[in-house]
Amino acid sequence: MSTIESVEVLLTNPGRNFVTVRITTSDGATGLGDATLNGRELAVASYLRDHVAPILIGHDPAAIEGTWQYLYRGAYWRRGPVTMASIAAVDMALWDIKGKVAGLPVYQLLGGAVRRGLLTYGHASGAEIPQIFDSIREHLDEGYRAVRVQTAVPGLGQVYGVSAAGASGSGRYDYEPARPGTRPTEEQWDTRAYMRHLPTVFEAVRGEFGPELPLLHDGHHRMTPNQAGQLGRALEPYDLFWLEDCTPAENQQSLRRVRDLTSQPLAIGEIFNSIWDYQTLITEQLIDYVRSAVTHTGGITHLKKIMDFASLYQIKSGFHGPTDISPVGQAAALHLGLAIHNFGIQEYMRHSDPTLEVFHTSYTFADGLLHPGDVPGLGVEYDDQAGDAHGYSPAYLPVNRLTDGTMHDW
Ligand code: KDG
Ligand code: MG
Repeated sequence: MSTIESVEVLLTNPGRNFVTVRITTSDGATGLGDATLNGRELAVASYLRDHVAPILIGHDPAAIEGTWQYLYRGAYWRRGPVTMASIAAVDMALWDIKGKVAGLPVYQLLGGAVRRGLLTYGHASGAEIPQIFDSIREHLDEGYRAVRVQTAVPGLGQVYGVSAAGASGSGRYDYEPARPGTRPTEEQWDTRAYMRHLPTVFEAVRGEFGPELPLLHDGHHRMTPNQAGQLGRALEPYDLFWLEDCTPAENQQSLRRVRDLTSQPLAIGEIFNSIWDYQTLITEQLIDYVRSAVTHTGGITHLKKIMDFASLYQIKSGFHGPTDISPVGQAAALHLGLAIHNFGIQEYMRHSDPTLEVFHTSYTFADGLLHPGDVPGLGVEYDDQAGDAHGYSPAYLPVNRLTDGTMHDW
């Protein structure tokens, strides 16, 4: 029987940090998994190196569900982003190995393709309306058929979702919130100013681009349920595809209030890490889209369970796909998204060229649709030489304060 012979943890920073697991079997098969937890990378690396790698040696690489349960139940301390990102990386690597051994892309092992490709949205933003229009046009020119729109807020400086380039109106919009340095940078926030401004932006965007283009927006956990309901109602005339993370959703019940106030489609879950975080949201149909990443939700095995549960309630996927999900995590999301019936949309920001020199991908983006490709396994290879050329370097997500200095949700 083939056994797990080594579990390596690879850290690289080709412009941003990534944590990757590589599992090698006694037969010489290798599999990759993404364990990147933005701003807390070393905690996951240690969890994997010090507590997971030693206890996996000698295990059967084919036993994916059994290994998942071994790491989840065996830890005693369940859930949490560090644990679940670590389990996710091992899970992805084992699916990668299973695909390579079988000579099949992972989506085939999950039941096969349900569609030709995955509808994808990109990130448009700008400080002023003309820059937002330019950014949207740029995405449409690249082939995107759906666009997320983020805007600066008059009177506030750098806010979530608006790149420095986008804000000044120069250069390709490419938002990367994690900033190099040993402390988080600070941003400023005023929810009332944001709520006044945002509907004016969507009115302008709908006026310019017409009724058909799917438009998305991320509230990034900043509103109360009442505020979220009010904003949702104000945006209803502009027919959003979704309003994302309208409240800090640790309190799942608070979404009942939002639902009472607005029919706006809601997407939540990029900071969740298990099916339990969704229990009330799913059974009470308080959301429309599951935002989790494979990377932060225990891997393909666990996110597939969440999606099967969600399918009973007509809730679809909208997997998290910013650049802090590595190409390995992104590939895993594409294989899963292609194989589940209740796929909704996939977030996609192209990784930088230096990142793609470390991670050689085989997924494709054409006519607004992503496809994971047909290479056996996940279809991503890790280039050690390119990876070793960039060591880990501290970087943090920003923190967010109200104008009087009070800490707020970022
Ligand atoms: O690491 C945090 C980012 O991935 C997150 O802020 C991006 O909200 C995000 C999104 O919707 O892509
Ligand atoms: Mg988000």
